[in-house]
Amino acid sequence: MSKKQCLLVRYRDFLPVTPQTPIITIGEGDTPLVRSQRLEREIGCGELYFKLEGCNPTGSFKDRGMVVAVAKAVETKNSAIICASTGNTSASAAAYGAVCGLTVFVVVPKGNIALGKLAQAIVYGAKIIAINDNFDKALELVRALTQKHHIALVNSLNPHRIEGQKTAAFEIVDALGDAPDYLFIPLGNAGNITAYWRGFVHYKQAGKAKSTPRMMGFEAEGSAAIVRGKVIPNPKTVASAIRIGNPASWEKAVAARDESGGVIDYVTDEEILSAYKLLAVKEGIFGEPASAASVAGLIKKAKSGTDFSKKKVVCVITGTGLKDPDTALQSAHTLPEIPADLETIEKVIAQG
Ligand code: AN7
Repeated sequence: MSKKQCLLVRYRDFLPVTPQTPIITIGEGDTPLVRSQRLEREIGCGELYFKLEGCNPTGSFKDRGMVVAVAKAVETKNSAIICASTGNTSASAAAYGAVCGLTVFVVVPKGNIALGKLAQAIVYGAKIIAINDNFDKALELVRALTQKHHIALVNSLNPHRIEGQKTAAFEIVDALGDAPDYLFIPLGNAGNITAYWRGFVHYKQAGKAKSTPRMMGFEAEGSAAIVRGKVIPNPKTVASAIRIGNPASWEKAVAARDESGGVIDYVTDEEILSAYKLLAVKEGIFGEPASAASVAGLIKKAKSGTDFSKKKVVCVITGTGLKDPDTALQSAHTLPEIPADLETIEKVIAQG
């Protein structure tokens, strides 16, 4: 078994890593790119792959950017970091802040982050500030706070976050030998689509890829600010991670779309939940609802006539489904209690 170098070392030539940057890691990056077993044929793709970002140490893609942002915060002598979050950023900031001994403040919309993410922030020891408002307001507040106080902002407005997150595009090219034809990705605050696009472009410029993919970003219908071309004051969707009405990297996402010949569209909650279940039952992949927006987007485009039959397609599965047990359990039937004897269980099995 080969032992890979950590992300900051492996891609140091493409990252803002200097001799003064502390090399930290808790095992981020190098996530699996798995070939679809069943949906590839059912949707009608030439080749379909899933990039499993839920396999990062805190269960989402945020760790790639956070390792860079936190290393740079330590390098510039910050002793505290802060972020606004729909959940995953706070879990990641809490973990990387913990390993570096920093004080971590996370500002989250009260009652509106998935249970697993809150559990992570608690156990990693972050100071949790739950506000009676949404993510967009939380981000506005942390931006104002970091202008007044010497606390490092680790949202994706921090350019180091984007730099780190672009490494996922590098890994896809390294695995496939070139860029895919299409990259489907959920879109919330629009940092990740910006990061992937930058990664694909940088790799092509460095001669490591011949092409770049069309960037296909999907917002949730109830928070589709970019698609509708206006800020959504009260964003709504079952996919709490992307319940964002005023994406911080709006213009950069639009540039990624236009420069790549891609699309930014939305998917409904119904389409998200349907893709969420399909991924699990057809592929054995349990992503969180927001993650399923990429697959829902692919299904939507295939149904409306885009021909993927000779195309290489990658869907980014941005976070693990274990983060959001509530959504998972909502679709469960009540479990009947069965007496613990062989005969009864045999009867149940016989019913299939
Ligand atoms: C699983 O954690 O914004 O478009 O505060 O957790 O880069 O925002 C999370 C976003 C997709 C959207 N999938 O990415 C946060 C946060 C998952 C996510 C997105 C998020 P961006």
